[in-house]
Amino acid sequence: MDITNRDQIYQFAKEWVLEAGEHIRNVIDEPLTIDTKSNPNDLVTQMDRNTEEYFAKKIKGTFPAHKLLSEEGFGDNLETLDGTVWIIDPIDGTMNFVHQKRNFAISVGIYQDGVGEIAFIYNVMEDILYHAKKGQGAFKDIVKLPKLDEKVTLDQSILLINSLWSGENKRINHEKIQDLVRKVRGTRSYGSAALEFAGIAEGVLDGYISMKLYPWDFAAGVILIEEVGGTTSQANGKALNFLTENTVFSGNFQIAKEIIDNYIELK
Ligand code: 2AM
Ligand code: CA
Repeated sequence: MDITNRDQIYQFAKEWVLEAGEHIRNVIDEPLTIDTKSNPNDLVTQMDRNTEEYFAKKIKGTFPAHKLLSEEGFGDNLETLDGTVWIIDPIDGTMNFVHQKRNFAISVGIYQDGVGEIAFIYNVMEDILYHAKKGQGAFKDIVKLPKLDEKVTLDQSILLINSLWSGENKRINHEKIQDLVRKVRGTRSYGSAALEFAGIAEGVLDGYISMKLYPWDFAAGVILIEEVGGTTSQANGKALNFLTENTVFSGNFQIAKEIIDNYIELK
C-alpha cells in the first residue's frame, strides 16, 4: 500500500467510522432487537448487523477489490489475508451496548497482505477516536500517544482480565492466574476488547489477557499497541492467527515476558 493510497483509504474509513457512530448515538434510545448467537449471553442486535452492512456497502462501493473480514456475516469468506483486507467489528462490546448504552466501540483494522496499516477504535458514546497509521504513531483524537512507560513493573501494573474463571474455560491454570492477580496492583475488565486495547495504547492500563478473541476484536488494537511500542500475541507468546479465534496477551513489553513465562499456563 503506497502512502497516497493509504491516506485516501484512511480518510474514507475515518469518515465512515464517525458517520456510523453518529447514527448509533442518534438512535441509542430507540427499542432494540436483541438476539443471541453461540450462547444466551452472546448477544447481537439489529444495530450490530446494520452497522456492519453499512461498512460492507461503503467498502464494496468505493474499493471493489478490497475484502472484508467481519463478525456479523456481511464479510467475505477469507482463507488468506492477501490483498487489502478490512477487519471490522461494527460493535465491540455488544453486552455493554445493550445493558449500558455506553462502553462499546467500532473497531476497524485495515491490513495489506497481512500487515496492519490503518487502525480506528471509536468509543462511540464518548466520541473519542483512537487511530493509527503504521509507522506514524497512535493518536487519541488529535493527541499523539507517547510510547509506553519502559519502567513499569508487574507490581505497579493494572491488568485487564475477563472471565477466565468461568466454566467455559478450563484451558488455563487458574492458580497461576490467582498468583498473578495478587501480584499486580489491580485488575479491571471493560467488556470491550477494542477499548481495552485502546486503554493499553493510552498507557492507563498495562496488560490484557483474554482466552477468546476473534480477529475483528483485535485487528485494530494490534496496530495501535504496536505504534506505542507494546506487544500483542497469543497468551502463550506465539503469533496471532488472523483467520481464527485466539487466546490473547497484549501489553507493555516490560511485563509481557514475565506474565507469559511465569503466570499463563495453558492446558
Ligand atoms: P463482542 O462484544 O464484539 O462480542 C468481552 O470481554 C469482549 O470479548 C468483547 O470485545 C467481545 O466482543 C469479545 N468476545 C469474543 N467472543 C465472545 C463471545 N463468544 N461472547 C462474548 N464476548 C465475546
Ligand atoms: Ca461485535
